[in-house]
Amino acid sequence: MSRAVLSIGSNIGDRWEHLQSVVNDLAPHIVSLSPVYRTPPWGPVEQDDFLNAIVIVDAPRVDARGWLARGQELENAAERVREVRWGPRTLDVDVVTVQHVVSDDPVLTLPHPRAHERAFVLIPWLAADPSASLAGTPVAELVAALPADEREAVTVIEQRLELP
Ligand code: A4P
Ligand code: MG
Repeated sequence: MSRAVLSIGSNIGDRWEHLQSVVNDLAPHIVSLSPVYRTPPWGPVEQDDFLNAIVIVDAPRVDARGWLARGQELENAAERVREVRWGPRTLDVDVVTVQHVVSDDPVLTLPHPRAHERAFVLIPWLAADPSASLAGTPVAELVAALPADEREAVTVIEQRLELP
């Protein structure tokens, strides 16, 4: 069994369809799917708001590298062009955690080194799994520790992604 938490985000083009494409592809493995949130861009690059969500997946024969590769295939299918680090993108799939895996390999660092400080990851994650924890700390605590303005800037969208 390999259970993984994936963060998906888009801020170019049909942002909703880019997120839906991930759900369509991973549907057989999805254990839980968060609502979609509108989120202000995190980081130094000035750019449009993102749509973000968390997808929790489980598959017996997919390991951590397999989830990274699957995410990159989906990014390529969305015709993502890598130009600026932390810059705008049609689709970003980050591996937040894989159960029982810790790694400092730059190709796949687990847990994701910036997840604990990102409202756009933590808030959807808590919605998808209220009992989640990150490196031993409940995600609920990490959310509570976020600056109030960052927490409040992440707003839920009523419409849900469709599980086919
Ligand atoms: N990599 C290492 N560990 C991981 C991991 N756990 N998950 C490597 C995914 N990739 C991992 O990623 C660069 C390299 O990171 C990959 O080759 C992979 O082997 P990339 O996707 O090519 O480039 P990037 O996404 O621009 O860089 P990075 O550092 O991954 O940026 P982030 O952390 O993904 O940040 N604001 C909002 N509101 N919402 C967002 O979704 N996303 C970003 C991107 C910035 N601001 C955002 C959002
Ligand atoms: Mg990335």
